[in-house]
Amino acid sequence: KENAIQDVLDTLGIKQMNSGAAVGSKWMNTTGEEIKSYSPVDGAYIGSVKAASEAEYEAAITELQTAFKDWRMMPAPKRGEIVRQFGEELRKYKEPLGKLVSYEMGKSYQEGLGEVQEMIDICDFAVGLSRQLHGFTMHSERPNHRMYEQYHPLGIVGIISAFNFPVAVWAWNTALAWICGDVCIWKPSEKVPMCAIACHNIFNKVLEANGLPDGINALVIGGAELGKKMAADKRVPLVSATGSTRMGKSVAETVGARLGKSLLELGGNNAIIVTPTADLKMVVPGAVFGAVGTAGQRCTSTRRLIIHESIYDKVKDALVNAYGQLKIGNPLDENNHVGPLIDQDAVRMYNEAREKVVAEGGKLIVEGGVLEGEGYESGCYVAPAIAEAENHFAIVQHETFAPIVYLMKYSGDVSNAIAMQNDVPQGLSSAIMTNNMREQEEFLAHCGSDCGIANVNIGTSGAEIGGAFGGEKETGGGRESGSDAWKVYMRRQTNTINWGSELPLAQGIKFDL
Ligand code: UN1
Repeated sequence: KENAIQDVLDTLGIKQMNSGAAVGSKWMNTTGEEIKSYSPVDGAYIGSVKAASEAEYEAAITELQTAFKDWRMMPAPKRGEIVRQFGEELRKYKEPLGKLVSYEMGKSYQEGLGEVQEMIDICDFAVGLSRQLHGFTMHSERPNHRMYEQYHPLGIVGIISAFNFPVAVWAWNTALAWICGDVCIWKPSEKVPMCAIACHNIFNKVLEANGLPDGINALVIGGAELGKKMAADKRVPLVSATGSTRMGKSVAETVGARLGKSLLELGGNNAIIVTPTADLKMVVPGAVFGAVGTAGQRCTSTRRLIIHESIYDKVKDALVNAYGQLKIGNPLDENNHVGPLIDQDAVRMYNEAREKVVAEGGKLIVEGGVLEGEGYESGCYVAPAIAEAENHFAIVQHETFAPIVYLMKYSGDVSNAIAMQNDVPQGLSSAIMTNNMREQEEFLAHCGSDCGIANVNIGTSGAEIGGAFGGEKETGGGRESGSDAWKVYMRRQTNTINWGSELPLAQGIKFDL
């Protein structure tokens, strides 16, 4: 571990051996298994966490229940002020936190900083929102009556997050949940525990400075069983989960069985449609960043390119040429475009996908492969690959979290391309590259893309926090982040007030005594 990294760890309050459970600034004496964190960047051991066990989870929930009673009574704009201060702390820690994200997860330093920027942006958004938790008012059918709707805090929000966005996805959820008056418990991916500890420590500074109860925010680090516990727990009215479709189905079933609420943001199988009028100088960077950014480990990564046959060869050649220029290596070195995959398991899945696409009749036109030698000692670096494939191949229908993009041809009308793009189980992000207004509008119309995100002349990844983020079908249907996503963090109540001196019944019913 280099000195620069040790400085980052010290600044963010990360020790060699860490507790895996905290309620605010109270770190518990955890008794679970030891989780060791290794950097995919250089293979170095970062430190360990003693996982949270059932007892610590229970202690956290009890304290959250108590804190909720105070927190929900604080006026929402005052809660917004707490989130504003959190945004200020994040500004101060942007560089070390961005560096830690890059070092522990493997994405480029620029993308690590970008993730912290998303946290700052959602805090700003939530601050404004804290004065805009609007409900409708409506006219009653009864004389001298008033009707309106209001939103109240829900209670404890459980957050399960994935390794690929180790800090931003938590902030999308907490910043909204807090201004809504909820308290939060976070189970991060056990692949990136240090990022979670760092975030928890930064928020603690705000809690302490304002003398707020610890139980507004808890962290429990551990494996899948902790997530299952949370999903089954009636004291957690909302579980927000980001990750694989397999995990999401399990959360949805368990939360559904107790009629709780879940907010799911699961896998994608995102395509860019490239039409004959597309501007190649936008297609290439859009597609390449989408496919190889974060080493293909975003939910929104570009997995498929659906290219009109008339320009297929041209686009293919331009992409192969661009892939030839990619620099793969240490993500903290800003000259590199692509860093490592998260771990050896991910490398195995990358290799399997490359084998499967060939076995199904596809062709690797940029072969890829695992990189060896100096700078690649962690064994997690792979070269991005391009395969020609068909949409119905099992491997193409499946989300592989790696930098592999599948090229396919369409002929005739754009509706053929849209049909291919929709013909997968997932429905997160989609894009069209076109300068033809009719094609653009068809893609965005009700007969168009069936995804939660549909972009024109932009790639599939890199959404801003201001829009609602999420998708349909196996992506899970949830919406996080901007727009009116806050509503899922609150319970809704319709209120009717009779300010007259008679008691007329609705629907004109007569009930004379
Ligand atoms: C994810 O991969 O879980 O649109 C989130 C994007 C990012 C968020 C991705 N803003 O690519």
